[in-house]
Amino acid sequence: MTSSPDHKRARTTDSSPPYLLHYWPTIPGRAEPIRLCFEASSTPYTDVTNSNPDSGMKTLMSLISSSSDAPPPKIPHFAPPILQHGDLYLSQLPNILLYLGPRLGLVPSDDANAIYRINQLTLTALDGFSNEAHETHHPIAVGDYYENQKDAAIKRANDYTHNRLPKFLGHFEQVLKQNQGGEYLYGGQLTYADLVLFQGLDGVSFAFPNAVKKLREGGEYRRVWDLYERVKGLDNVKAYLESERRLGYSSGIWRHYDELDES
Ligand SMILES: N[C@@H](CCC(=O)N[C@@H](CS)C(=O)NCC(=O)O)C(=O)O
Repeated sequence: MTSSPDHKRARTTDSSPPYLLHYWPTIPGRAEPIRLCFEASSTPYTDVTNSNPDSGMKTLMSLISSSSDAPPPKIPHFAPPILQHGDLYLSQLPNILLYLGPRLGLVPSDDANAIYRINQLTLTALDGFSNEAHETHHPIAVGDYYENQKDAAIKRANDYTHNRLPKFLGHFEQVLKQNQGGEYLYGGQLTYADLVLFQGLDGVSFAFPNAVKKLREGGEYRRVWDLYERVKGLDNVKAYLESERRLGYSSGIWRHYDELDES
């Protein structure tokens, strides 16, 4: 899947090499913050496995294999997402965001420490709304089926929705409160940390609709949900969310199981 509007495609002909995103096809997963960065900044990119499933999957498998015929630079990657930009291949989502943020205008350019603070916010949002959300349905073994760890998953999800989720929401509420009216998490402008937080909140809203509804309606995290709606309403983000490029949730990080949600 290539980002479709023609004005976006036209920019792939400039001097910067194209951005190629390699990830498991059909799910948002850990590729989604990267897609959101491209979409929010109107940067052309190719979502390789979704554009060309057969050849895309072959490339992805070669990138994560340790075989000697792996493409340059011959360093195998542990897991996707993987960003390819010219000769550079990068894995680890926060590392990819560190690379893209300044290039896509998603980090303030007049503040030398901004990148570290935005990375801090990003890592916290990924801990709370992505990694820990994944551990609710896979609390024992990442490589085993959910059904084989369901009892532990129910306990873990109960702790997540009652303790961890409110704690992370409270943290971001405090970040926004200390911004004294700033509309975004850092520096008064949209950064990639806002996009990561948006995606995490959207994912947990899908996974735990009842728990999230209660937390939202409680009114304690108003600034966080205002930010969520603000990001969702940005022209480029809105257009992307309504496009066929936005993939539906299914069996990735953010899964819905009735028994893991509050009743
Ligand atoms: N810390 C890594 C985690 C990467 C990761 O867990 N990728 C998943 C897909 S979202 C995967 O394919 N994992 C395979 C495995 O862990 O064996 C990142 O943030 O990129």
